[in-house]
Amino acid sequence: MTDDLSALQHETEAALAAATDLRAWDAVRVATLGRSGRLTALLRDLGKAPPEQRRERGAALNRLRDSLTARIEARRLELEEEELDARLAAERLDPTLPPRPRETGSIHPISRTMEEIAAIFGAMGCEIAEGPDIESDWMNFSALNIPAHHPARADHDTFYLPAQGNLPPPVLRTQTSPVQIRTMLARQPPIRVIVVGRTYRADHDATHSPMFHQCEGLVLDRDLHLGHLKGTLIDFLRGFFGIADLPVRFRSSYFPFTEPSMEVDIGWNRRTGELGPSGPDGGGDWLEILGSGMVHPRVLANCGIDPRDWQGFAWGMGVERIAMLKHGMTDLRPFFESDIRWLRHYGFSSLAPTMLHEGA
Ligand code: 2NL
Repeated sequence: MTDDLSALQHETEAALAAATDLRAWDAVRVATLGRSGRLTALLRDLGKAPPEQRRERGAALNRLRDSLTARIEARRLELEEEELDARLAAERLDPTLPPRPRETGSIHPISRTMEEIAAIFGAMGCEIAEGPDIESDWMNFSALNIPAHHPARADHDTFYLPAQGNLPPPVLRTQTSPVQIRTMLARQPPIRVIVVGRTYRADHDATHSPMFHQCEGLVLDRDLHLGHLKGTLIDFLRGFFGIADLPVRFRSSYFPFTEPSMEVDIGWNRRTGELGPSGPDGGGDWLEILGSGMVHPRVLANCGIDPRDWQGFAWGMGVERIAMLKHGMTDLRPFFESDIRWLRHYGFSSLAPTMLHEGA
């Protein structure tokens, strides 16, 4: 090999060894085999060599090109392997580290309670009905046999909206009953519906929020009586609270939309706050939990249902109230404050859906 070829070989090998990353390696490759590379130039100048040397020099140049090409390629593989090793070392996982706690959401106790109510009455054959939050005065009051100047309208501390024309002002519904009214207006019995939803009253303290939730139910058929009402509500309360022998008491009361009307109490221990029958530690006290009654014939007639053909029962209860009782909560306000610590404590896992096999 001539001196210039052997110089090129040694210098290229030295430059390849000195190239410690693929960028430097590529510079060596271009400087040797590239269009203006040193070896390319020598091959191009082959024609200028004296004819008697051309054959031998050509063969030497070809051998040098083959060997340099192979060395350059080998160095590339080496450098790629080094870079991969370095990356793997930098990205190494330590499987012995403890898992980082994962931020997961939870089901709000109000949503959970509404799901439980729907599951129990759903299993009894009720449909779920929905309606608007803004209602006409007639839907919210008049249809329910609450006359124009009845104190119930003031009792409710209603939120009124601006009146339109000569119509009475619309209201934010003060109970979910207008949804049952809409159901009755839309079709004839038999009807079995429950409504769970937002309701509004201008009231704000530890046990009242201007927006709260109610559940009401309506069951209409040909021969329904108080026995059906009592059986339905006793089963619901025992299932919801998960207490098979929960005492339930029906106490006569008054609502304009039912006749007769009954308030429903459950057994508890006033001292410990525990629900259930009386035991060695006391109990035997009563706690009011919901209102109910046989639907007033005037309400049926207001909705185009003939009270001589159809009758039935209805009930209403506060969702926050029964949720608080079930979970031992003392203050209503945290339901609406979105305090993440309270939600973590009282929230429900979305992976534990409402089941009925042991009550809700
Ligand atoms: C309570 C009492 C009650 C009803 C709601 C109702 C609805 C229609 C017809 C007849 Cl459309 N009744 N609802 C009946 C009795 C009681 O609620 O204390 N709620 C929190």
